[in-house]
Amino acid sequence: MTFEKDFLMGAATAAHQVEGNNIHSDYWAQEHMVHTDFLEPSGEAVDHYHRYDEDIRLMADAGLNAYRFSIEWARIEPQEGCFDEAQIAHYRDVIHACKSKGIEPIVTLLHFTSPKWLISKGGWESDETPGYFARYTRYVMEQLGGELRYVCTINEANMGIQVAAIAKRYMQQMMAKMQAGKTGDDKTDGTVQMGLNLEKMMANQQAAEKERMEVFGVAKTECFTSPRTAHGDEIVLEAHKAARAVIREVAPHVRLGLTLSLHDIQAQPGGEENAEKEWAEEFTHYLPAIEGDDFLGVQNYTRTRIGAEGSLPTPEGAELTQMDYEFYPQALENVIRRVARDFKGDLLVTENGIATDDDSRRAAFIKAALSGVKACIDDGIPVKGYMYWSLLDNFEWQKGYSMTFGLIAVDRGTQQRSPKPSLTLLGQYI
Ligand code: GCO
Repeated sequence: MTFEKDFLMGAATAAHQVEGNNIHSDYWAQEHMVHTDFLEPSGEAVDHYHRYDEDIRLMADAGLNAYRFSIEWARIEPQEGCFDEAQIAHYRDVIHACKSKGIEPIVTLLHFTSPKWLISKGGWESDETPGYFARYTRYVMEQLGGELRYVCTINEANMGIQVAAIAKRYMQQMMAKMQAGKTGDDKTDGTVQMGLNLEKMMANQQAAEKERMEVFGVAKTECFTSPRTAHGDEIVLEAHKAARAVIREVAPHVRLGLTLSLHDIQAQPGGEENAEKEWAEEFTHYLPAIEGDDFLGVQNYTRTRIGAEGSLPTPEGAELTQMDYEFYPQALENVIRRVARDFKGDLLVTENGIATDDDSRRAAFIKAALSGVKACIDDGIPVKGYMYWSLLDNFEWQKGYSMTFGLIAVDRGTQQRSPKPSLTLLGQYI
């Protein structure tokens, strides 16, 4: 199985997860709070900020022809209205390192992290944010737009809504557990497998709010991946549309889109209505905002089974990844086919991958996922590229460095790179 020469076959990263020392970002501040949700701080990450040329060389040597990476807003605009030319020069060097090695750069303008000052001004629930994002986009595209052909405005625009849904489910389970404790009824749904110390949780909540006030000047930090309200979801889409208008004006040759986190949602008997609702919330309601785009970035990792009561646990005995996702590479083809029914532009798989310490399972995952992509293309669906997540083992947000997604392993003590056999495998498809 091989893909056409112009098919974009590559890997993806995000600035905060690989570069190191993203000190002006909201995530960096949160990682260093007493009341942090992070297992460990990102620190030096895998020093991609300084080692990008070597990492891009490893991709090119393996035969890959595309690299999706993000430009870090907190580096470009560390203080509101102050733009750092040295950082633009850095990302220009990264773009040149790609193009000099025959690698197409695919740039993401926002990949979860924001400048700390934006959060102090209300972050992703503030009506001012689309204007700030458009101004940042204008600065970057005026400087670098001439060197780029593909731009993702916002990574996983639907993540905040997904986090809000999970948070709501969790709170409902905790309240049920608490209620059961009060009434002595032990028939709770049992899905909150934990002893709850609500008094301590409430005390922590107040202390955490106090610390957020000290660090950010606000008690509630509306980061991009905080639980998003319906109004906040509109703000994210306004930011995308404002950035799109700027890119159309400043760099009209660029092909642009946003990316969405999409699950292969499978209704089990009795779950049909819930499954439709979940798909509408995760995908369909974004369609009007992306109608004017050139492509949609599809990001998929596994399937979700939905029953009459909502999401179901992974099937008994299923193979699981480090993230506790079901090993289910065929999800990607299912999602592509479902998206293509309603979105008529090009599709780019901007993330698909597996967290595992067994690279032979990564190879099996990639083979199965790509055979699904090829079947879609053979049926006329315009899939233009596949970016494996991730090029490097990296900082998996609140889980820290415990998850290994990379095609390349990194010894963070020495920052030495060790390409895995799966990197060579991916390059063989082009
Ligand atoms: C996401 C982000 C990546 C993650 C990846 C693995 O989709 O959440 O784009 O930053 O690291 O998905 O969870």
